[in-house]
Amino acid sequence: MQELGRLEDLPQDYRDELAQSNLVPLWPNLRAMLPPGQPRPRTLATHWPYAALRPLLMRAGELTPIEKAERRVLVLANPGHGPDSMQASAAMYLGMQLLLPGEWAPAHRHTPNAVRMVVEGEGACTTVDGERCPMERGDLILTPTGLWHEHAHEGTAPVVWLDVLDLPLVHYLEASYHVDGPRQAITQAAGDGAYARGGIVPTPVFGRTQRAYPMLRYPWAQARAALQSLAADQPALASVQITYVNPETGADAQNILGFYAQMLRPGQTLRLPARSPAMVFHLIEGAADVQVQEQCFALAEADTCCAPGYTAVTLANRSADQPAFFFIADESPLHRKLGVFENRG
Ligand code: GTQ
Repeated sequence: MQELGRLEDLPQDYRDELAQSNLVPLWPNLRAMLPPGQPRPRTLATHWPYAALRPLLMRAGELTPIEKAERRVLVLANPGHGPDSMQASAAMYLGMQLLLPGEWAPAHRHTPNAVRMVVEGEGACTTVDGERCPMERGDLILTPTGLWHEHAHEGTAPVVWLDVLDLPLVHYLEASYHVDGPRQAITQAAGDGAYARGGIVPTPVFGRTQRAYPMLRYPWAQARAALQSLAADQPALASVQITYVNPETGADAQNILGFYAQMLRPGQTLRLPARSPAMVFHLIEGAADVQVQEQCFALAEADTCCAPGYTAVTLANRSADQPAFFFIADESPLHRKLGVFENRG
């Protein structure tokens, strides 16, 4: 490959004149912008063990009252994006959020899309667009772009959940902002019952809902049961995986990030192909290894890790007699819409 001219090869007066005219030569930067063969991601494979994170999050509960935080969150910062990075990958933000008994995280809405994956505790509830969404371990709750949301906690022990947002992308697009609002009136009790049975959607007077996000809460009990049925019905199926979709359209549940649950049978090892989007793995249940390039993370329950795009990932269940269950988030919907999605096998 041709060696290209460097910035230092150019006379200083020319460089100064370019800078004064808001101009930059392409050739010294061409290889960095368009590297040969495949991208050079800043995203590093990173593991956030819950055992290390949890005490620091509980300490935040002592140090900072909810009124001073609005959202009491520790961000899972990918070191490849700098020490203070607000991102796990190019498009994904991860935060571990703590709500203590009696606390209320006030209503707001914003342009980035968010989901919550409930990690521990009982008695919290997120209200989204007037719909009450109880939070139980493993539940996935959507707060899509523009919808009002607030979190309340009427239980007796701390509640923790993992926030996954497309904030880095929306912020990069200079399209990120929020609006505060008053406490929402609850107009609908948990709405997930209407879509609880596969292939069946409500049709009041033969009509279909006009809601862009008809299903906001995906109970873990349902997702887990679906994975177990799939594994039992198809014993030869290697990848026991489900996708969280919009039940009216079958499309991904949100526009930018994709959400999945993966079951590993007892003792199973599964290689996932190298695809262009970065991925996040959160272990809901069991004990499993996640191998990314030369690194191997031994995940315990509630641990989270991420892998850059264009990288094969191998998942291995460490238990010989119990299944393992992962929640996975990735950037596939975004890559497919932009036409840059690749599967390199
Ligand atoms: O709970 O609404 O982790 O607005 C970051 C921004 C959570 C939330 C985050 C948010 C929220």
